[in-house]
Amino acid sequence: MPVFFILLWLLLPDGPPADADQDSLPDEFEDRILQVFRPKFHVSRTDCDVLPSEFEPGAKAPKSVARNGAIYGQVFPLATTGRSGFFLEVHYLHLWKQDCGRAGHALDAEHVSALLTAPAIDAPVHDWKAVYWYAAAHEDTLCDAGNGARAESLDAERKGPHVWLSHGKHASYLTLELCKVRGCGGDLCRDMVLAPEGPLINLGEWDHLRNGATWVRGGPWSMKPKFQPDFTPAALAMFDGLGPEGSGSVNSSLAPVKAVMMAGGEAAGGVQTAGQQTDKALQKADRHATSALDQAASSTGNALSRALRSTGRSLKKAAEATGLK
Ligand SMILES: [Ca+2]
Ligand SMILES: [Ca+2]
Repeated sequence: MPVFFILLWLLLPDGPPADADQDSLPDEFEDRILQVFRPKFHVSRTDCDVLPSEFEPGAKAPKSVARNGAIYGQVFPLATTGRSGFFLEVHYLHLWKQDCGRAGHALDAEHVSALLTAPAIDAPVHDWKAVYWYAAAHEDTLCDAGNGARAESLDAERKGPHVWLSHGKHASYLTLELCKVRGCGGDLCRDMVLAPEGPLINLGEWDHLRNGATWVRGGPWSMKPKFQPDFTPAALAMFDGLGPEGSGSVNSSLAPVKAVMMAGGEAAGGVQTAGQQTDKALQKADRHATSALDQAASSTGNALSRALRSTGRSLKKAAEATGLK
């Protein structure tokens, strides 16, 4: 536990501040951080699922009790190397009862995250500021359109950014324009309105959940990866490559292999024009393609150009493997 919190503990008559999720950050501190940096979400007025859901606390499986715009949060310390200062990673999850897009399905977990920094890990809330924001879109599929930006380019260093959630699919975008051009053309941001602020609920950490969030472990969705860091060393290297002005407020998704995917516009366009594939098929294709791309991305020198060529070959094989061509 950081020195400040230990000293605070010694001074407090009631013992140490509560840390229910056992990540060294006091509950109250985490909850205030979540409030300060909460994004402003825009949703489609005609979205079939209306708003993100609140789920029944203590349940073994996710059961929506209200579609009220609830946002679930997570805050944890992030260890980094070669950087001065201290860091937190903050997640905001918008969880839906229904994905109503192509190949729709029950339960839909999407999220936005931020990297925060301060001079000390026990710095007060007002000393923390956001460095980068990331918005997930079709994560872990060939249509991965994860987008990131420097916080200052979004005017979101001391507060949350505006985020647009695509109609029916709920992919997250840091600009409205991105929603129109990314995600294999399947995303629409139409009739967008600012969502009402529902409850903001801290999930805690995977092994020590808070607020009765046991339901995240049940159901058909895969929630555990959502609790893992987005700002890995590889991802941070990509974010660092953003221009100082945060030009376009966008970069490709987090993993280097996915960056290659997005850079391979010709290959991705080929998949798009194949046209009738489902998200499930794309996920299968992604698994086929990842191995070759991993190898390409781990190389040095002109790895990118070689990886792009590899991408085309891999996508062709993947498409054949999934019957897309
Ligand atoms: Ca904690
Ligand atoms: Ca936490």
